[in-house]
Amino acid sequence: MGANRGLLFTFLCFVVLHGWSLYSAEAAVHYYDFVLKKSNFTRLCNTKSMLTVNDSFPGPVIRVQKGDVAYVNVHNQGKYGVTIHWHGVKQPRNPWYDGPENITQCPIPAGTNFTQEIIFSDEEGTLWWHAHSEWSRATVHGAIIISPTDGTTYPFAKPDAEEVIVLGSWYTGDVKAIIDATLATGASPNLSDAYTINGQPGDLYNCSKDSTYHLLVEHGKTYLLRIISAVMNEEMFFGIAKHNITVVGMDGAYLEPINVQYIMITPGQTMDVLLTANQSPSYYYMVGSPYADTIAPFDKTVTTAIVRYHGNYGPPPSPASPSLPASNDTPAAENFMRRLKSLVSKDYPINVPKNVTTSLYITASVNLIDCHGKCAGPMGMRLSASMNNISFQKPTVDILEAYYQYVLLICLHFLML
Ligand SMILES: *[C@@H]1O[C@H](CO)[C@@H](O)[C@H](O)[C@H]1NC(C)=O
Ligand SMILES: *[C@@H]1O[C@H](CO)[C@@H](O)[C@H](O)[C@H]1NC(C)=O
Ligand SMILES: *[C@@H]1O[C@H](CO)[C@@H](O)[C@H](O)[C@H]1NC(C)=O
Ligand SMILES: *[C@@H]1O[C@H](CO)[C@@H](O)[C@H](O)[C@H]1NC(C)=O
Ligand SMILES: *[C@@H]1O[C@H](CO)[C@@H](O)[C@H](O)[C@H]1NC(C)=O
Ligand SMILES: *[C@@H]1O[C@H](CO)[C@@H](O)[C@H](O)[C@H]1NC(C)=O
Ligand SMILES: *[C@@H]1O[C@H](CO)[C@@H](O)[C@H](O)[C@H]1NC(C)=O
Ligand SMILES: *[C@@H]1O[C@H](CO)[C@@H](O)[C@H](O)[C@H]1NC(C)=O
Ligand SMILES: *[C@@H]1O[C@H](CO)[C@@H](O)[C@H](O)[C@H]1NC(C)=O
Ligand SMILES: [Cu+2]
Repeated sequence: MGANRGLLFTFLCFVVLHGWSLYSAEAAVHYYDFVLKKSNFTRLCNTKSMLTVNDSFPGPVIRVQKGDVAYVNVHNQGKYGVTIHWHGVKQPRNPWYDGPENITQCPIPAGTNFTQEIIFSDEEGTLWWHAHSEWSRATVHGAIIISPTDGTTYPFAKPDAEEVIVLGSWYTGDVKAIIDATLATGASPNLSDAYTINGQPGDLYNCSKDSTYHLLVEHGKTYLLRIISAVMNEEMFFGIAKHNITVVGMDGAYLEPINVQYIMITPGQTMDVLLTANQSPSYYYMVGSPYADTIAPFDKTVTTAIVRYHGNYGPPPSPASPSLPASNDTPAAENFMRRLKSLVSKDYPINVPKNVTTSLYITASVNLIDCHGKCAGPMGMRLSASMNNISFQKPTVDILEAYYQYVLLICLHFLML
C-alpha cells in the first residue's frame, strides 16, 4: 500500500480506537468533578445515610451543547466500587466509559478516582447519568442537558425558561441491603416507600410537606420541563392540574409535538414537555402516580410537587389535583404511547428502512427458577429475568478487550497490505 494510504489507515484506526472527537472541531470540552460519598438525608420522618454525588439528590446537572465532549472525574469516596453510566449517550467508537459494571467497565474502586470521557454526537434534548452498580442508581443520578449548538435552535418557540424534573423512588431502608437480600434469597425486592419529584415525596406526607418542590412560574410564560424518570421499577403517569402540556422530545431527540393532559414515562426515559402558565394565578399540583399492568406487587403511592404562580393572591386551601389515569389503566397508557412520533422535517430528516424483511419476536420476562423450595420467591423459587426465556450470563471473553483486539487486528491487517 502507498505511503498516503498507509497514513490514511493509521488515521482512521486512530479515529476508530479513540472516538469521534477528531471530527468535531468546534466541540467544546467540559470538565466536571463528581464526589461520590455517603451523607445523611431525611425523608418520611426518617434519616438515612446514602450514597450521592456532591451531597445532592438528585445529583448535579451536566450541561453541554450538541456534539461536545465532557470529562467527568469521579472521586469514589464510598465503600464499594461504582461506575457511572451516561444513559442514552451513544458514544460512537467510545465504549470505554459506558458504565455497566464488569460488562463494559470495571468499577471505580473505593478510595480512588477515574475520569470518564463522554462523547456527544447527535443527541439533543435531555438525557441523564446514573450509577450502574447494583441499585446505586436509586440515589446516584442526575440530568444531562444537551442544548442546540450555536446558530441552531429548538424546533419550537424558544421557551422563556427551563427546569429539570426528576422522578425518583425513595426507600426508607438502605438500597444496597435491599438488593443484596433479594439476590441472596431470590425473593422480590422490597417496594419503595414513596416516589419523589426532585428528591421530595411532596405534600401528601406530613414530614415532607415543608420541603415539597415548588416550580415558580409567571403568568403567560412558557417553560421547558426536562422530565427524567429515575424511578427504579414502576412506570409512571405524570400531569399538572388544569394545565395541558406539550411533549416535544424524548430520550435526547425531538418528537412531533403532542398536546396531552398526562404523560406515561418508564424507568430510564426522559421527556421534554412545554408548560404554558395560562391559568389563574394559584397553586397547582403536579403529580406522579404509578402505572403497572401486573399482578406483582408495586408501590401504589403518589408523589406531588407544586406549580406556583408569582403574584399577590391567597394560596388555595388545597391546590387543584390533576386527574391521572388509574394505576391499571392500560388503554390510557397505550393511547399516550401511540401518539409518540419522531419529528420529521427538513432540518430533522428521518431515514428509517421501510422494507421490513425480518420480524423478530422478543419477550422480556421475569421467570422462576426452581431451587427445591429453598428460595424466598413465589412458591419457594427464585425470580430471574430473561429475554426470550434465556437469562443473562457473563461472556467468557471480555467485551471491551474483544472490541479492542478486533479493531486492532483489522487495522494491522490494512497497514500490512
Ligand atoms: C462537587 O464537589 C467538588 C468538591 O467540593 C467540587 O470541586 C466540584 O466542582 C463539584 N461538582 C459539581 C458538578 O458541582
Ligand atoms: C447521620 O445519621 C445517623 C443516624 O441517623 C447519625 O448517627 C450520624 O451521626 C449522622 N451523620 C452525620 C454526619 O450527621
Ligand atoms: C465486579 O468485579 C469486581 C472485581 O472482581 C467484584 O468485586 C464486583 O463484585 C463485581 N460486581 C458485580 C456486579 O458483579
Ligand atoms: C484523579 O484526580 C486528579 C486530580 O483531580 C487528576 O489529576 C487525575 O488525572 C485523576 N485520575 C484519573 C485516573 O482520572
Ligand atoms: C424489607 O422489608 C421488610 C418487611 O417490611 C423489612 O423487615 C426489612 O427490614 C426490609 N429490608 C430492608 C433492607 O430495608
Ligand atoms: C398527618 O398529620 C395529621 C395531623 O397531625 C394526622 O391527622 C394524619 O394522620 C397524619 N398523616 C400521616 C400520613 O401521618
Ligand atoms: C386540554 O386539552 C383537551 C383535549 O385536547 C381540551 O379539551 C382542554 O380544553 C385543554 N385544556 C386546557 C386547559 O387547555
Ligand atoms: C425488500 O427487500 C427484499 C430483500 O432484500 C428485496 O428482495 C425486495 O426487492 C425489497 N423490496 C423493495 C420494495 O425494495
Ligand atoms: C423456558 O425455559 C424453561 C427452562 O429451560 C422451560 O422449562 C420452559 O418451558 C421455557 N418456556 C417457554 C415459554 O419456552
Ligand atoms: Cu440507564
